[in-house]
Order: sequence, then C-alpha cells, then structure tokens
Amino acid sequence: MSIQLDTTAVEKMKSFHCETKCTWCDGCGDYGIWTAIKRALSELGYSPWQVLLCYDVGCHGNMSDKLNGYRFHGLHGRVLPFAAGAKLANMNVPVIAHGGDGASFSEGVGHLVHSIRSQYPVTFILHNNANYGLTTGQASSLTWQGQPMNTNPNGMAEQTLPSMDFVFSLQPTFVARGFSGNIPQMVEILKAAIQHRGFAFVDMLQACPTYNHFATHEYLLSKCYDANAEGHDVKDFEKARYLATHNADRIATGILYQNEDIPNFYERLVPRQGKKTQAVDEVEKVDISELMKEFI
Ligand SMILES: Cc1ncc(C[n+]2csc(CCOP(=O)(O)OP(=O)(O)O)c2C)c(N)n1
Repeated sequence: MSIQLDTTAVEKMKSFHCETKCTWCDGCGDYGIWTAIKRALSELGYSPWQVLLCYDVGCHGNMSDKLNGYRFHGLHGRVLPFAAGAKLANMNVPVIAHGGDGASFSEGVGHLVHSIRSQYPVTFILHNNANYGLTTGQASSLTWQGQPMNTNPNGMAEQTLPSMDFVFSLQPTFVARGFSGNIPQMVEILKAAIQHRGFAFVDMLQACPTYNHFATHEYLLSKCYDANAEGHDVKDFEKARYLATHNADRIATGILYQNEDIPNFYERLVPRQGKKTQAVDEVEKVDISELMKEFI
C-alpha cells in the first residue's frame, strides 16, 4: 500500500522546522506537541511569517527556538496578556500561546481566568505534565495529591486543583483535550482551536518521563479515548463538563466543547466596529515634546 502525502503541506511543514538542537528529555511529550503544531499550521496553509507563537517560561517554552514563526518568549505565567494584546492589534494573524500547568494554574492563573471570561481570540495550549518540569520536578497545583516530588519527598499535601472543572466554571467557548502520544488527534484539535472564534483552551496531557512517575505515557495511553469517535456532541456543555472531570476509569480526549455563537472580545469593542483597518495599521507618530516639558 502506498501512502499519499500532500506534498505542499509537507514542504510547508519543513519551513516551520528549526535546526536548533532539541534539549527536551528523551520521551518528553513536547516532541509530540511540537510535531502536531507544525502539522496543524501547515495543513491550514500557513507559513511561518504568518503566525505568532507565544511561549511561557518552562520546558515547553524552550520550543521558542525550535519552531519557525514570529516568536515571543515571556515571563513565567505571563504569556496570555502578551498574546491577547498582539492578537487584538492584528486580528489577521493567528496567535498560539503555550503555557505549562505550573505557570497557568499558579503564577498566571489570573490571566487564564480573564482570558476565558474576556474571550480573547487566542489559541492556548496547556502543556500539562502535572509538574514544574524546568525547575526539576517541583509539585504544581496539578500534581496528584500525595505524590512524592522533588520538593515534596513525603508526598504533595495539598489537594490537586480540579483544573477542568475550574475552566468549565468560567463559561469557556472551546475546550479540548489531547495527549502527546496521539499526534493525528492533536492535529485535528489544533486546527479547530486555531480557527475558533474566541479563546480556545487546549489541555495537552503530556508525558514527563523524568519527573512525572504517575501520569506516565503508558498510563495516559491506557486511559485516553477519543470522545468524538464515540459520538460526543461538542455543543452539549453539561456532558462536556462531565467528560472533562470524570477521569478515574477513562480519560476523554478530543474536542469536548465548542460554541461558535459567542462574540469574541474584539467583536465586542465598540470603537472597532466597522473598522476596515487593524489597530496596528493605525499607529501614528505623535509629537510628545510639549507634553514631556511638564516633567522637566
Ligand atoms: C514569576 C516566576 N516564578 C517562578 C519562576 C521559576 N520558574 C521558571 S520555569 C519554572 C517551572 C515551569 O513549570 P511549568 O510552568 O509547569 O512548565 P514546564 O517546565 O513543566 O513545561 C519555574 C518555577 C520564574 N522564572 N518566574
């Protein structure tokens, strides 16, 4: 059997590739997510010069020099304000923001809350390895309670933050969950997320073979199933919330909730109504020398 390749998409995918040496550990889930993003953007027809990729600080953030595109590498927990601002300045550019579970559910959790309630039109990929990877296996709020970690050798005492229940409590318009071991599914999720009208929250469960010895690649492989293939209706909010939060026996993956009827933040901005230009096109040189005299 011969495999039919879309040569245009393959060439595009190569254009996203950087030769920078990968420093992720062998078996890190970031390799799979990295590949899926390249494929998703290529299959959507984008070239590197047409996209903005924003990274938080963390192991995942080291992707910033491994994937071509306009790139921004910010402060820990602060990727979303930058990504939202850039997107609102130029709505023609797809903006993908990456954050770790440490950054997104501790340092930067406030930004996540307001990004969802504001519906900034940004794709957010949560690199969910359930620990602070770059700082060598500290417990994060998504580490399993009781789990021994480098910072908590007797087991993490705090409750694990119910992240998906929390996200659903904020009335999101797009929630999906992928697994770093299933690249074709991640590609389909990312293509839908990038084209989503508002804020797209994508929980990517990822293996961290060095520090996460509980939700391992093998564990995730045995638990994850494709909810879309089982006929899940992505418009059913309550069912999606149930699937996202009941993970003891099986972990539902795929697009869990999608609502394209809610306007995003930009569409709600009264001063932008009817504008044919992007805010970035309207930047003007303004002489502020008179104003500055007030401070002398
Ligand atoms: C405000 C702030 N807090 C803490 C740090 C230290 N720090 C850098 S990376 C990191 C861990 C990142 O973990 P996570 O966000 O889960 O991403 P991962 O490395 O697992 O991909 C920490 C705590 C920092 N640089 N800035």
